[in-house]
Amino acid sequence: MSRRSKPMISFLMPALNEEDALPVVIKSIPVSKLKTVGYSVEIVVVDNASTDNTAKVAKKLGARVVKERKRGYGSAYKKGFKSVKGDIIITGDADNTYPFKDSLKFIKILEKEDLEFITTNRFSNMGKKSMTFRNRFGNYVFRTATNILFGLKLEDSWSGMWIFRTKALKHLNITSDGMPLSQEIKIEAFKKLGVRAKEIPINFTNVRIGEAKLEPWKDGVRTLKFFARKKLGLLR
Ligand SMILES: Nc1nc2c(ncn2[C@@H]2O[C@H](COP(=O)(O)OP(=O)(O)OP(=O)(O)O)[C@@H](O)[C@H]2O)c(=O)[nH]1
Ligand SMILES: [Mg+2]
Repeated sequence: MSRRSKPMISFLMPALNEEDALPVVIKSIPVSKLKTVGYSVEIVVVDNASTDNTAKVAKKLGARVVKERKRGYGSAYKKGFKSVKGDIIITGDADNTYPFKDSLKFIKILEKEDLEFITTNRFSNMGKKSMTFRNRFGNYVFRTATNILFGLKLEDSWSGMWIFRTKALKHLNITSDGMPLSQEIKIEAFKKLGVRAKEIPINFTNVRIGEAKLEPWKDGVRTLKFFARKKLGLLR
């Protein structure tokens, strides 16, 4: 493949009051390394409710900032999916927990194994302080529920880092406006893309910069409601 014909990579992050983390996160994206081997790169930050300087900081660091009026993690991603220009999307939280620095390795797996969608398993190498005990327990419960209800074999159903081809989105029915979108995209990908979807291990050893936006009880209940509606086929 000639250098010029390599795909464009869109890094996509939802950000709610992440002005402190964004400088570290954006600098961890290996833009030069990817460009050197022929990829073009864009960084897209979706901001829909920040009261701090998230948008200003992101723009200053070279990201394109997309605004969404409807609140929520899912709304931010849905807007982001429509806004990216790249052929491959790499997602992750804007809180410096996900290893964007390993992106070239992930892209190579996608390309070599001819995959459409990769989700990542944070539990394969997790730092002691990278996830609270409560969240580890919650993840275990929701992972088990996702696997039983939707016939999957995931190790990590709530991971926010996915590497996938933009064109795969047209096969996926993504409806959630909130945190359950993270489960939904995996349920859809494994159901619709079959063997071209895969879960791979990542290093999840950093500690979050800034405050958590996940509201464990509220988001847990929302996800249970989401499971019921998805299972009953009410989300179209
Ligand atoms: N644009 C936007 N981003 C959001 C919203 N809610 C959360 N986010 C972002 O989505 C990502 C995930 O939120 P986190 O608080 O890190 O959730 P989490 O990783 O499940 O929880 P922790 O492990 O406790 O950090 C972060 O980048 C947030 O800034 C929202 O309503 N709008
Ligand atoms: Mg996070």
